[in-house]
Amino acid sequence: MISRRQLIGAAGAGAGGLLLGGCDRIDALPGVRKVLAIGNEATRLAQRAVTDRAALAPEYGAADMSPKFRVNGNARPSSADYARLLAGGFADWRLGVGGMVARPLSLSLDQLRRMPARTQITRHDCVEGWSAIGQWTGVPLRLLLRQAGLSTQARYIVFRCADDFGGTPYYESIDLVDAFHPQTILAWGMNGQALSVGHGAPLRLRVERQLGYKHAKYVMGLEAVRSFDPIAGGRGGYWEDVSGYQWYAGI
Ligand SMILES: Nc1nc2c(c(=O)[nH]1)N[C@H]1C(S)=C(S)[C@@H](COP(=O)(O)O)O[C@H]1N2
Ligand SMILES: [Mo]
Repeated sequence: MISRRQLIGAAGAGAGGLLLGGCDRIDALPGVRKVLAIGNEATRLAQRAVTDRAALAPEYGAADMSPKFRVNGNARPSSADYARLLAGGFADWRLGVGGMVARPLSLSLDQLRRMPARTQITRHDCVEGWSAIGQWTGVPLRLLLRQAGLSTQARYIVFRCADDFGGTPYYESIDLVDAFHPQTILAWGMNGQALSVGHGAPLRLRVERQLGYKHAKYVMGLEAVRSFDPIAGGRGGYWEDVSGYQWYAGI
């Protein structure tokens, strides 16, 4: 969330930028150039804080797709429940949409596939230092939130996953700026095929303005919350809780 102070700070920096913009010759003076550069950088960062989160992540063409897209983190949830759902082709799987919504939902994979879909070719950046370009197809998260009647009191969306590390479930959360971003989808397809088990079948989050660990695989349910403090370790995600990864991993 953008605070009032950040907004006011940004407006001030913006005005400063405008004033300086009218005095080009000032940077002919010795030592002034560097100060101006710092001012410009501050303006750029402030502008970015206010406006940039709505910007789209770059999208690529089919020719740019990586021949191999690594499977990372868990490659298959180990629970008996997941094994049963997988064996049944996910016919019995349901996505739960709950928490601070007027109309909790329970949606089958077929229902999700029949909703309007978005397809995007984007670059996945993992914090461990690898990237891959892939094509993702799925339902924009905002459509589900609208259908469920998201409460005006809700501030975050939490994603519950089917997998765990040593008994600790994987989960993630994002704020509403990312939840309503046009490229934020719950993907059921990858590279023109049904999502594979390795990449998060039957459904995984794509939140294209953030690093890889935010893209929850094996999503079983999502929950609208006011705060993620009471959930698990309280930091909003598995890696945030156990390894101190940043909750906001914007790229
Ligand atoms: N449920 C779940 N989601 C997850 C992970 C995981 O282990 N479990 N790993 C994360 C990390 S660190 C990355 S880089 C991506 C990897 O996605 P991929 O296997 O499709 O490449 O998934 C993210 N989402
Ligand atoms: Mo990652």
